Amino acid sequence: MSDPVLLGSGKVREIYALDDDRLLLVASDRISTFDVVLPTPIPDKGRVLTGLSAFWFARTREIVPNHLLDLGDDGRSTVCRRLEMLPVEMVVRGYLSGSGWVDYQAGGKICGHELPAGLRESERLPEPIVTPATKAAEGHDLNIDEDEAVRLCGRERYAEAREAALAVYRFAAQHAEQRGIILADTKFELGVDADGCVTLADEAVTPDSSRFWPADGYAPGRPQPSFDKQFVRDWCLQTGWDRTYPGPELPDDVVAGTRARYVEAFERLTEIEFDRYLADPKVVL
Ligand code: PZK
Repeated sequence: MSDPVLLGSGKVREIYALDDDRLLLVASDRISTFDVVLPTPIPDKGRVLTGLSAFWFARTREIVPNHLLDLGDDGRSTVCRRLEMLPVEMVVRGYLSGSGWVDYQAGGKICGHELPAGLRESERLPEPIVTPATKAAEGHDLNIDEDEAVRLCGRERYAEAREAALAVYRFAAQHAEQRGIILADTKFELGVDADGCVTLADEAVTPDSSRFWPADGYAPGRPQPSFDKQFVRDWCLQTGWDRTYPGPELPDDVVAGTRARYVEAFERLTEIEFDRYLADPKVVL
């Protein structure tokens, strides 16, 4: 067996080819805020994200097939089935936030979805909507309408991917809400396996691919604090940082407070002690 070959590198994780059929995804402890990766890692952040992803993959595999094959003993790596990836990301939004709120304010629509008039920032939508996006040049996401997504994926493929994304969002949002966390929105990446089956890939319903809001204190009409990142964002801004590279180094108490928030999200959502995950990651499966 030859060494894994680095295929790609995101802001906070790496992807390697193991062989023709399998990939290795490795999540680092790096954290980004305002699109800038900070110089100070958050210990175990990669394990929290990997564990949460594996938890959702294990619990939704009967709803939608997914790429997860194995979870490493290090708690931060997963072996995945290699797929033909769809050229669009599927964002599911249950609440009005981020670029959705910006687009709604500009014209009452998000990615072609007509929404009721008079909605407030962070308000729950009448129904979750799928807002596809493509990766633009500088890694930034470009919202597109569903007609454009159909052109890029094919009608049947897009319809299948859309239903898969909605089904996993509904499952996870209901699960999270019962545990005091609002899943405002989440981004899915899907691919097609060798048998032509639409399959969930990448990470699933993690703090890096989603907006998690504490249900406690939720009130529409303003932005909501992020369950995981608000503490580190607030600290960075109060230093006078202008949101450009490089970001500030984090002091120990901010590192510890941020780690505690990631671990709390993991424990509330999985109902598994994080120390048990560290001792034996497969407990989430
Ligand atoms: C794949 N990415 C994005 C993820 C990165 C980049 N199962 C799969 N099959 C084929 N390709 C991919 C996947 C998955 N997942 C995903 N790029 C390719 C990505 C993680 C780190 F640097």
